[in-house]
Amino acid sequence: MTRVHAIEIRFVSLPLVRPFRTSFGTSISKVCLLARVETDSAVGWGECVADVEPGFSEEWNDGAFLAIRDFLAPALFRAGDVKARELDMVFGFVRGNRMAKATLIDAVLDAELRARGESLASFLDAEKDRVECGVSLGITPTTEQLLEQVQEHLDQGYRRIKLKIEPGTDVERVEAVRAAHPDIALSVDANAAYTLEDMAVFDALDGFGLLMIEQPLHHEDLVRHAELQRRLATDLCLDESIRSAADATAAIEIGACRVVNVKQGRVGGVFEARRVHDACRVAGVPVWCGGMLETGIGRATNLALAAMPGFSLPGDTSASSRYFDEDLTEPFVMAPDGTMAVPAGPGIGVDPHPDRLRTCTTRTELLRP
Ligand code: NPG
Repeated sequence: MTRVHAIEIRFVSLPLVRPFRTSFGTSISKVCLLARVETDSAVGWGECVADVEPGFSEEWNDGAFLAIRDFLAPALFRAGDVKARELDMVFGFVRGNRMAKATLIDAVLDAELRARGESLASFLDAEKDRVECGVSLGITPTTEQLLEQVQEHLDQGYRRIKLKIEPGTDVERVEAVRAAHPDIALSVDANAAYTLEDMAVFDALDGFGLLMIEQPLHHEDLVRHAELQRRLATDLCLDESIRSAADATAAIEIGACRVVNVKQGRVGGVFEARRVHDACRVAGVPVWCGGMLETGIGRATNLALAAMPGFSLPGDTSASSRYFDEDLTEPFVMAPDGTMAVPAGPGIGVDPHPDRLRTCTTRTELLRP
């Protein structure tokens, strides 16, 4: 049992090595909240995957902070002695707000595991001690720049390249990359930027032997994803549309996708992420671990998840250097063979460097019962 007696929320800001552009916006820095929970026996860390603006989902940093301060933290304090696995119920009176919930659930679980000396990977029954890494490349100003970035990351050993696309910057980009690299594992991610009116784009993409087309249509439209999946040979993968194991089951049942991107923050923490994994595994649907430009704290969590048996495709679990000159934790380094070690220490297995954390913190809020 764990009693949480203090929660420190830190807003942190870390410059990205290069701007990251998607169909819903451009990031030049990683700005997020971290939760540090203190229990009687340990300290635990959780990273919130929300962003400055509610572009990827309904959640954003300031909103997540208020959800934590005004509803989730008071409920956690009121609950007294609890286990991390009970927090889904403790927080059940709050609809949605999954990224905010995940921040606390993951932090409490981290503290619980540290107190008993167990790694998150072992807790999740992970089977691998290294995972295969892919990389997600943002939309670049020119095709030449994209080709350079693709080459750079292939040279580093990445085992799958994902290209962000949006209407107008799609077929010709993918065609150029495919022409330069006929045999690589290549996928595209539209972040819900298309409609079925764009069938000509999808028909063209269908000819490039892509590993998958990720989240092509509106995140609330499983039915049209199913229609699109019926019309394409290429597997569709859903990201934004999958907020829970129930969503994953529904999407699979109606044929809306054949692959699922698991992001623990998007679904409300590692317990629900495990349920998504399990639901997909039973259905024979491969999953992979998505990324949200996490610092070392969130990256450590992702690596443990990605080591579970159903994660059979390379994830967006890239090296720290792909995002940051200096991470908050020891950097995660990818071996030249395109794999990365899963942290084996207690809990998530990493801690922020105190000096680095201080330098990156823009605001600190202490929450107590
Ligand atoms: O490697 O962490 C990473 C980034 C992977 O493309 C990536 N993430 O839509 O999946 C996405 C996208 C993203 C980034 C979404 C930041 C939201 C915020």
